[in-house]
Amino acid sequence: QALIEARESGRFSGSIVGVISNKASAFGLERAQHHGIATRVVEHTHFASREAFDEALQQTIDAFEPGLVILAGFMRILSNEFVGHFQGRLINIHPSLLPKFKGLNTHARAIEAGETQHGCSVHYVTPELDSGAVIAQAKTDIATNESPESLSEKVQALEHQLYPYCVGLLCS
Ligand code: NHR
Repeated sequence: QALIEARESGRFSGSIVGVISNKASAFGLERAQHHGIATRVVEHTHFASREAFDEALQQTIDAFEPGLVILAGFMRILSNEFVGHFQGRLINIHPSLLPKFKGLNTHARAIEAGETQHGCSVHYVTPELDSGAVIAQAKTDIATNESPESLSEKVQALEHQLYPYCVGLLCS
């Protein structure tokens, strides 16, 4: 929604040509349809292997001929073939100050580790998980009584600013 609104208010110059999910129930599809953006569903449960799913996903994306492929809450590890095909135009936003806290449950892990700051990173996607070059980061302080839930809310607010900003950089 933040990306759609950034596009509609002219904060980046590209157009959002399609929104694709591996879950038919994803609310992002409804958000897209509400703004006249084409949507597709490629359900991973319909494929016998990770590779077969990735192949179908790749073809669905290619049909839109995008200059940039933006992961947003996408939770399936992508194969080397998929990543190689989109290399240099495939990005993700990860909820930590990479290289700290790759993987899942980042907010709880940052608090547990006694960090005083936390945030999010936009990075190129490479075969190795959450390890591609970082494009930009945004950070916030961790309060003394911070919960994973409150920290998650603060970081999401940052994500909604950082991702449109990075897409703007890449579009220009
Ligand atoms: N794929 C590659 N090759 N490289 C990256 O950097 C990727 C990626 C796919 C997704 C997003 C990432 C995140 O922002 C992302 C980066 C899911 C998992 C995961 O363990 C890890 C990292 C990310 C997303 N997925 C499990 C799987 O087996 C499923 C977990 C679940 O469904 O809850 O695919 O954090």
